Amino acid sequence: MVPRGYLCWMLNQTNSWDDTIVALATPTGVGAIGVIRLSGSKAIEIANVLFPSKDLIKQNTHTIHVGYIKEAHVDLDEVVISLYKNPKSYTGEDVVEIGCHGSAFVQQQIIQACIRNGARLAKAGEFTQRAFLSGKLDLTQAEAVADIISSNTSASQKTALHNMRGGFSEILKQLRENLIQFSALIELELDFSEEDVEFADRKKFHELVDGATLVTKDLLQSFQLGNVIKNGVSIAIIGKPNAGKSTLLNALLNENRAIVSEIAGTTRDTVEEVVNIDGILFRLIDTAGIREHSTDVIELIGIEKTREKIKQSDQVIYLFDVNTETVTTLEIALNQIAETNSDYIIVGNKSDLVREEKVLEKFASFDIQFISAKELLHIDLLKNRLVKKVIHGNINTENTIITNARHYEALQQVYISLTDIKKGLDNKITGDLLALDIRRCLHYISEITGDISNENVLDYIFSKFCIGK
Ligand SMILES: Nc1nc2c(ncn2[C@@H]2O[C@H](COP(=O)(O)OP(=O)(O)OP(=O)(O)O)[C@@H](O)[C@H]2O)c(=O)[nH]1
Ligand SMILES: [Mg+2]
Repeated sequence: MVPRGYLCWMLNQTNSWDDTIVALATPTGVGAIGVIRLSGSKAIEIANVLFPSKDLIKQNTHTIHVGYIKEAHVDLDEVVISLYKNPKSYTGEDVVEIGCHGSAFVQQQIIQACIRNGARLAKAGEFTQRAFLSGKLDLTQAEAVADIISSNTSASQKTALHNMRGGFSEILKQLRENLIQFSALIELELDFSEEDVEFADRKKFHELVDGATLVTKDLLQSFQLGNVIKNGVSIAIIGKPNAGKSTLLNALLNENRAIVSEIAGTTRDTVEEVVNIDGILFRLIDTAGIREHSTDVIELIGIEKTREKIKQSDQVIYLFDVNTETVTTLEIALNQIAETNSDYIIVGNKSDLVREEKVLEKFASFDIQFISAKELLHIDLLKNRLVKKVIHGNINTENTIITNARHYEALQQVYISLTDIKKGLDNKITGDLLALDIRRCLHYISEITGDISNENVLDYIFSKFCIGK
């Protein structure tokens, strides 16, 4: 069944819904095998022409068949064909997957043969778009498919899987059903407006709106974490020359990436590397040490670049040498960082050269992580601190976490509408006005799930997919 809201959009499409599409579903290039996917009403018919070994039309759904792909009596490859008959397929249409050998040349020959027999090349994300249009997935689930393809940490993988399975959709569905139920009762009251009856229990609805507001608030708050999970966190390591910034970068990466030397001013240009710590991607930026009175032109450029990086990064590590820093110089440095509004962690380095009690006493009034970057002392403690700082506790991937800016923006509108509904209830506004607020709230929920959406939004979302998905 085609969901109502999409009809207008579908009618505007240049490519008809009935087309059979084909694409390589695996990466191009040489590999053990490649999978070519066909979807549409003629998928089985097209595959059948090219696969004389068996009559595919007579075969059951969810079966696999080994044989040769032939065109004009010429063998193209020995393949394994998987059959999925509608509606039991990814797209909801007839789908044929041809598992062939991993030669780009062979794959192209098979794809071209499919096209000559009536298929057309799929656009990016078109298979998933069809799954969405046939009601197999809602928009949040379709977006989660793209997220799982691009996931590169266990946290992003788990969050995407949770949403692909409908974790987020389920919450929205519940919210929507409750609002629709109440709205129906309000509309009924409007029909009996002359008789002054109240079908919809206002107290119950008040509770329902309170509950929905809490859920929405939690979802909105999860976005900060969602962003960290999806996009990672950038951290600039800053400090005076020779503090050990490059040594720390190397220690966190567990490799000798940046040049380290006893010469102050070694790092001139910034060095950036990504490291996965406990499932979160940290983009570490080693910067040029900031020295107050430099006259060296190159060093000054480096220092300017450091200032830029401080502004651009999500977090800053202020690294200092516990042997040379004093409480006063530390305070001055921290005041300077505070002026940039950056969130920071203070790290005292080279603690291998002094007695621990001595530094603890000296810097007792600060919250500092002491380490030795060179001797790899307390690096794990620093890593724990970094993770805790950005995720504020543990990631519970069982919970729904918002990772998508589009969802976040629409949820903000849902939250505003719920607040308006609540205000309306408190002020005992009339049923017709209440119904308007509820409809507005429903509108934004439907925008997230794709029950209402416009052509541009859908095109934008699916263009982010790869071809063949
Ligand atoms: N003893 C000791 N020496 C360290 C430690 N960390 C760094 N060093 C030494 O300090 C010197 C400077 O280290 P770098 O990592 O190059 O310092 P930097 O902050 O990147 O310096 P610039 O790039 O010049 O700003 C090198 O000789 C390092 O071996 C440490 O934990 N303990
Ligand atoms: Mg350096």
